[in-house]
Amino acid sequence: MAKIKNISAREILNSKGEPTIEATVILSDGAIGISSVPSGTSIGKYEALELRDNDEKRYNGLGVLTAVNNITKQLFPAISGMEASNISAVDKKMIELDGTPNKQRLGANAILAVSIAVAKAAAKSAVLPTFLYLREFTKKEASLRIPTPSFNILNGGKHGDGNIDFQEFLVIPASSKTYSEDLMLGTNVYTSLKKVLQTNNLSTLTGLEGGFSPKLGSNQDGLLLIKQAIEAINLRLGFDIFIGLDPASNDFYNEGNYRIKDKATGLTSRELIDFYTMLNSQYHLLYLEDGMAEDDWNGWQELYTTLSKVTLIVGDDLISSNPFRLQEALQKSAVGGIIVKPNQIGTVIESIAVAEMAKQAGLKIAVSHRSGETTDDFIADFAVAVGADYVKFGAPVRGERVSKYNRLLSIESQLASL
Ligand code: 2PG
Ligand code: MG
Repeated sequence: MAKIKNISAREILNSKGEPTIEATVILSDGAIGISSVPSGTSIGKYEALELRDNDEKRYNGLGVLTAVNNITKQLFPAISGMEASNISAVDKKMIELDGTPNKQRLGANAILAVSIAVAKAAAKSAVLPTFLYLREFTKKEASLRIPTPSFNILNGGKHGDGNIDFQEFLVIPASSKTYSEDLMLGTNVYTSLKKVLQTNNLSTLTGLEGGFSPKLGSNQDGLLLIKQAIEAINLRLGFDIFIGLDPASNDFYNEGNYRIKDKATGLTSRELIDFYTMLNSQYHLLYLEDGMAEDDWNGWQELYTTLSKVTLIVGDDLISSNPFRLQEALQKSAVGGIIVKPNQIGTVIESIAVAEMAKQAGLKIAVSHRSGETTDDFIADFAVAVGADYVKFGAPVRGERVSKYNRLLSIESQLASL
């Protein structure tokens, strides 16, 4: 039995060059857990609050010294001496201490950094890999396996430097293969896309998640280039590999209108759904995340009714890993899948709970990174622990993205020897 003995925290940088938190938890038996937390760019309005200093003299106001201070001065005293293996009690204590529905007092970034570090330390203390340790906190209904990776190979919206509206163009290998094979397949398509872009004299500079970010005439052009990249290496679109999209449509929605480059005038929800339907018929859209804006419930219901038989309709900003939002989405039959991002809700135990709730309701689960990441690979373990169907860790490049893909390689070999 190991108790929480010390917690330290510091301000470090994430992959966007913006401050984030690193926390270190030390247990009475010497086990150590170190975590660092990610940060979104297209942040949904129902997410837990990421506490920033707003001191314009430091990092344009984005410093996290207040949150760091909250860890050492408030969270540590509250959970010091608690049994680390009881991660539910530790997380609950931090939630109560914060006392707000969206963790705005102490900051979801502060709370999550401690929550993850405690979970990692407890796993170490139990001499278990984190994925096996966390699995004990689930109903263990899904078999232990590596989720199917979805690779974000073209970055638009707020993630890109180009001019396309859709935020993420994903390629998703058919799930019949092993994870290592899927990783190679995704990487091959990424490399092939680079060549296709070069051939077309388009930029191969990348966006926040490592996907290419060229200037294109339309979103449809992006899909066409990916199709060419797939075919150029003799893969069959819709058979060996599929395309998915995260348009992050909040970012091109305004007062009932969706504005995209492909159309001269703004689209109603129905017109955008018709556009997605057309894209599906041409490009086999296996997966569509945040196809509609976070408050456009009627649009979501219509989208689900129209496309859910062929395309997985996934809620990210819509649900924000929040059980109340998930409940509403279920009541309204708005989604077939959910994105789970621990930093949208703020603790490990609540992230497990929302994934379990989704699974009970028959939804598919996609565990996702954020556009501002660190090299912390915790979410790879988390995804395996909750039996996620998919993971979304960006393009197979850049240290903060490949740390997760590589961690899954390690888990894959550990599973083979279980
Ligand atoms: C998303 C995420 C991650 P961000 O919308 O799914 O890809 O983006 O972290 O910027 O919210
Ligand atoms: Mg998203």
